[in-house]
Amino acid sequence: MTAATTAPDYVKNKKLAAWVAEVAQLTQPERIVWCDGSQAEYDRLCAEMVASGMLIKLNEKKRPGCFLARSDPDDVARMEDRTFVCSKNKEDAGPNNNWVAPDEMRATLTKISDGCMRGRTMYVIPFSMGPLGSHISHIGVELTDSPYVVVSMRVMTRIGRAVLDQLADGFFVPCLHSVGAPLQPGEKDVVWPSNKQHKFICHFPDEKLIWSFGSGYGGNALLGKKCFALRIASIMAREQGWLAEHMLILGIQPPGGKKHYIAAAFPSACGKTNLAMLIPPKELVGWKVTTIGEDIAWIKPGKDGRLYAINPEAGAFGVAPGTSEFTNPNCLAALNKNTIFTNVAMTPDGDVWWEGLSQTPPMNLTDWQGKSWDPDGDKPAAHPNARFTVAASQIPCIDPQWEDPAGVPISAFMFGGRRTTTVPLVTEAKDWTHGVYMAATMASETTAASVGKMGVVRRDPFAMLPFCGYHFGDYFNHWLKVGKSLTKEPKIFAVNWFRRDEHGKFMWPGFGDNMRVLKWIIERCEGKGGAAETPVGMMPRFEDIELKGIAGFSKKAFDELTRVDRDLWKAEVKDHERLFGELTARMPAEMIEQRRQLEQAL
Ligand code: SAT
Ligand code: MN
Repeated sequence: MTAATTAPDYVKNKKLAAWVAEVAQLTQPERIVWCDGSQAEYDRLCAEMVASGMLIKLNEKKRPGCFLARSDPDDVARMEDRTFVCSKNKEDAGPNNNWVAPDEMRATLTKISDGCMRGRTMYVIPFSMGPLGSHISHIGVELTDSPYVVVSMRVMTRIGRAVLDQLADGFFVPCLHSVGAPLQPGEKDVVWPSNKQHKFICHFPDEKLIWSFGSGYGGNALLGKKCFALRIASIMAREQGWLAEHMLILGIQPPGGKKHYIAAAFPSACGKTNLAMLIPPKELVGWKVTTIGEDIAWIKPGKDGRLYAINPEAGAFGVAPGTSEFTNPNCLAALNKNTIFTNVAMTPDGDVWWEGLSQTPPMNLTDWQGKSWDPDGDKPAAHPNARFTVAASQIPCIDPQWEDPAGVPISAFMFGGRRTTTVPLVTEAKDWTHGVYMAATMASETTAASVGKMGVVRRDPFAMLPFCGYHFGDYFNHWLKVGKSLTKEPKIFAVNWFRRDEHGKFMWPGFGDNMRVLKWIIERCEGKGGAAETPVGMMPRFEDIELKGIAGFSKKAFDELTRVDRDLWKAEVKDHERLFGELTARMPAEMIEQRRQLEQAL
């Protein structure tokens, strides 16, 4: 039996009604549910998943309203090598994207999607990225055959009837998702359906269409996040004159002073969630930090010549391992209730655990695959990419302005990577163009968790390597153009929390102490902080940064941490040249000129 495909009469968007009918025709779901976004609907879907085994209800006393999901061991992360940008011209996707011609990809997806929702429910999820009605927000509609995706989307975005009302007959980004696991009549479902043979995460820039097949995990399936809010949105932003960025947004208020907002881009595994929820050290009396967002920022020029940012998301989908009372107490507090955990370990009394949560693991853990865990074995209890899905409103340090439809004004951009050597603690760009150069050439060392190989320096311009939906050369150009359109452009800074000494020890304490760097950045924005000029940009001197309270941190340590080693930097610039070579066809002349100037300064 297949579903009736007529949309409910409250659906005013003809294109949406037609698209849902067309997809149902192809995928043959047993029924179609138009999600209203209510708590009752969320509770009903969670109860159904508990019954099917897809969710485990956690201890109601210890973790009220919390659930655990265990994914298929082959479906545990976003898959960059299965991600495609299918622009008409290959050149437009750039060397930074996998490309297949749109007609060819469409044919492939159509073929494998024939009947792919048989025996399942197709959910229609209207969602808003950003506060409903904000001029910076945009609407998408995800069709999915995964109830886990529906409940996750309700946490991560704003969904339901109110979004349809807002949409009316307007533009939406169509997002089609299937786990690609049709059920034969009478066939028993598995706990985490997915498709072992085919996995595709595809973007069609010309139609602004997202089509994902075969995976039910994270960014492969929650299509509002990386697929829409970064890849498709970066394309829309270029067409429309704004920015869609892989950035957290922080509010910082000096004692008795005016609040500033900073947007900061870091690649994976650089502690972005920790920075977004930072608690200042006690020596910085009166400084307050609040969170607008921890992963993505949509930023638009305002009429006053400044940039204004919103967090397009409404929740956090963060990595659990490493989150603790020490690294991020704000985040940990957010996870006390109403959280969906995926691939963490479970205690005998129905609580959660992951590596780093406590020094000694509790006894008798069940690992992320549901097996009894051996504390002496070599396997982790939680998967290294285990996640929590939690509403932003539960973050204790959430900024009162986080849902302001006007956005918040950005005073500074910060770009950082994980670099053992070469890159100093903090550098201020001389101007916008120099800042764009810094961001374009940023890099990070791979960690064991991400690539399997430690310490390989990977260029990751703007922390957008896996997320920029078009040619990086065009993207740099767009940033230059936006800068020129502003009268009060934010200052740009590069940071590195991860430099090590000759014994391999981190030279900077990081975490809350990063506030000391943020303080200097705010002072620079206010035209107050002191700095010295170096070949790579402006840098604080020892006396310009508040270092009181960092045990044993000497002037010598500071000098080493901020030293510009000319030989290492010459090698660095050679690697910039290599990156530019790959992008050469569309590289802005200003960037090449910046590189020449840097080489000369060294
Ligand atoms: O899985 S997500 O894409 O949502 C998060 C990540 O991999 O960065
Ligand atoms: Mn991210």
